[in-house]
Amino acid sequence: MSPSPWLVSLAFNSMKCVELLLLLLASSVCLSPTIAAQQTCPADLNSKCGDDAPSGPGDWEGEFFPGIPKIKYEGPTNKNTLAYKWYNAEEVILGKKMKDWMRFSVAFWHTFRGTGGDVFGAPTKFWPWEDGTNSLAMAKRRMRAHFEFMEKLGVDRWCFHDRDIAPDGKTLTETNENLDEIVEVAKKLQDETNIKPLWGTAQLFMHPRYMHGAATSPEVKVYAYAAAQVKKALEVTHYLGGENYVFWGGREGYQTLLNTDMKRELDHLANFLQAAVDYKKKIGFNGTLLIEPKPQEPTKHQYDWDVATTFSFLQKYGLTGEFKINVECNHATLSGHSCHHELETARINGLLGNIDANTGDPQIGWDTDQFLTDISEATLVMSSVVKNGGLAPGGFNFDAKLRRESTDVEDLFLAHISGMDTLARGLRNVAKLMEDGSLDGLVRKRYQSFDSEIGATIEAGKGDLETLEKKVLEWGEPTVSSGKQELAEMLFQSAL
Ligand code: XUL
Ligand code: CO
Repeated sequence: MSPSPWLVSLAFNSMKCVELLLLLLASSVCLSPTIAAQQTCPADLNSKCGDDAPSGPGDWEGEFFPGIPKIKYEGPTNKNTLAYKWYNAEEVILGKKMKDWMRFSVAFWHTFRGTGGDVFGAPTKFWPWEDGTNSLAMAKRRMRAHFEFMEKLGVDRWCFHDRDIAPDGKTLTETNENLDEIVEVAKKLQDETNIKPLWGTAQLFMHPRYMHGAATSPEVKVYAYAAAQVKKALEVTHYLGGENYVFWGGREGYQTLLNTDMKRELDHLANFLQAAVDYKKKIGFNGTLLIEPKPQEPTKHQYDWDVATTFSFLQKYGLTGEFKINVECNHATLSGHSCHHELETARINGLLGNIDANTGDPQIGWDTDQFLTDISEATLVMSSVVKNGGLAPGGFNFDAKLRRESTDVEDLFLAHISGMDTLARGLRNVAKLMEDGSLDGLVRKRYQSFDSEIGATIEAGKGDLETLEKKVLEWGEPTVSSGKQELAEMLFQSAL
């Protein structure tokens, strides 16, 4: 019996709805003999994989990444591509170690379940450790590869969806048992390496049952199924020592308002989130609950459109104290904002909890989930993080994937090194800007007229219209100063 496509796929790539469908197709292709034949096992390790038999105990005793050294800081002038040039974990910048500012995390789904499949094409990545199955044995081996990867990279956090790490079963009970089995493997590896989840989450968008939404599905049994899934994912995240838990509502939205009762769906979503808050407290999970906004994709309209929309939703339903926001840069640009805008909106409202560090492509209109390598962008991102006093207990999750055409194992390392170095460089630039002080001075100067008696009255909320009218009559026409935008840009640039 051939497994259903959704049982075998599970490789979530943050794609468009249509891409996800193709991914499902591509994943079944992955099981076909032709593609399976392309799987490789490293000859030097003499390990069993591929057709033989998926791993048993003792399988893959050797290294998954032979030839890749532990990645170290070697400074900006070093030409070694498998080294950090800007990220020096222990170095203190602006009063904190770099590793404490950054709190980097590897996204399991992109790095270990990304296949390279896209709307028009089959998977391109055939990692040596993959045997073409979606078995439990494969899930265990993959988890071991993941931990070796993080150790070599020197990253001590990871993020996962429940369904990325363990295969679905035929029933919820069987699925939960599968998950438990893999979680035990992860726990053991965590204990050996001191690596922990930055956050966990439930995958509530891949399975066909969620086609109309999960918490916002019109089917009460689907709502209940999603609730059961979140219950388990919260337990597992708590058990693994996760510091946060994320809600990304990929299908919580609509394709057309003609068949949608938007008020009812939003009420359901709020009740769902409240139930998660209650359960979190019941099991003693102290991690932060995070909502990750995105305007659309896969739905035409996603309810958590952007930070401001999410904030007003939380306020309306009395949930503000219970949630923070996970800002994803590529989602920010999809909603027509800059990442910096979304970060600042979250920060000034006390909601900045985590960052999904990635970027889109200016010429492509969708969620390409690329590693962030733009130094100017990284400097803006880090300026919000520094103003926020850091992100802990949140951090930076690399919700980013290799390009379809990047197919070497080494590329997985290069991509993360580059993403980490870019943000580290951003932090160093913020330190330069702060030390110089000119840009902050320019901003302060723009508002200095409010540092007056009448300004203080207005800022205290006591500037009534009659008083202000009297002032205008006394002052006459105001003189307005230059905005100094080009100077601001010049000062910013000089730090890059
Ligand atoms: C989708 C996305 C997700 C969330 C977790 O665009 O970003 O990977 O981060 O579900
Ligand atoms: Co994300």
